[in-house]
Amino acid sequence: MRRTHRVIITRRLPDVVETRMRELFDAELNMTDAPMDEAALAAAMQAADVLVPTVTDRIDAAMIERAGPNLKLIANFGNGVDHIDVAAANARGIHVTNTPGVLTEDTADMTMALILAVPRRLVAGARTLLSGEPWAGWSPTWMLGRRLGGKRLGIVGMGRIGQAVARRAKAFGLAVHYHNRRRVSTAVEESLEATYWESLDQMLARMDIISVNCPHTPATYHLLSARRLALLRPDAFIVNTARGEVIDEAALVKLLEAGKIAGAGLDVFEHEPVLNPKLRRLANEGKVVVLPHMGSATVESRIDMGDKVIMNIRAHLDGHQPPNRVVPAML
Ligand code: 8YV
Repeated sequence: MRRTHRVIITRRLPDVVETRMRELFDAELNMTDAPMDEAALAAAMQAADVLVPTVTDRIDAAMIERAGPNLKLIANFGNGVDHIDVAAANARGIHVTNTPGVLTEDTADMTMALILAVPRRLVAGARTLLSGEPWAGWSPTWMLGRRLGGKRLGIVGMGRIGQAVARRAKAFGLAVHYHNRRRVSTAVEESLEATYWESLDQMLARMDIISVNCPHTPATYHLLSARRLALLRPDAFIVNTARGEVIDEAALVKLLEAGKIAGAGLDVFEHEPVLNPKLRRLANEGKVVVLPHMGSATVESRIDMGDKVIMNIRAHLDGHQPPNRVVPAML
């Protein structure tokens, strides 16, 4: 059967997703999985009816300018669309979709893993056994971390992922606090026993652990600025599984180096894929736990994300509004 709609996928996706795409569309796969450089991405934008990019593709206004006449949908494989200029795309009649909902629980699990790993010194402890030096054995005062139970967790961004983190945190005996653009419903607040702070500054100054769970948008760029980070208590920990750009990373490094906050757990970085060498050093010293953007990295999540992409493309090609359309007002 001849498939007429040219769908270009910029990275390797799970086999089952790629196979289904080949069954449904004239799908062009990236067998090498190498991220596309600017020229390759521009060529894909020229040739495609539908582009399926990921977080590693920068689709700014200049790139949108280079889109061919047939490109009418950018069906992002991923939730965050901060790498796509949605307004510029819409102005050219190109719709943008994402994959919300299917990576919520996995990302919340990874957030909880960091909330555990940093105060309980999980990586630092493991490293002592892997260093090659013999282990001197158990000691009552060695490898002491901080207890989670009874501490206060301040969640920045109480959307799907923030709420999923709150559910987990509650089970670990953490008191849930949050800051969000809009206060969540009374029912949600009550079920999470969550305390709302309209002032982010006020919340930051009072928490034991901060978790960043808001999207990166123009409004949240460096939301945790140098000024705000300085409000954190010296014994506070900060965890980020959202986007590096939400935190002023250089300011965070300075605070960590000066011992003005206790530690950080970072799954995302401001200049991915480059890891700030100072963060690497802090991680080697055990003050920071770093992960390579693994929040949604489960087989199940990635297959579900692929299904969402396919549903968005199908709806669009059938002339319907795709279920997960993103418009600038949502950002
Ligand atoms: C994805 C993510 O792996 O969905 C998101 O926003 O940050 C990640 O979990 C990535 O964006 C895929 O493009």
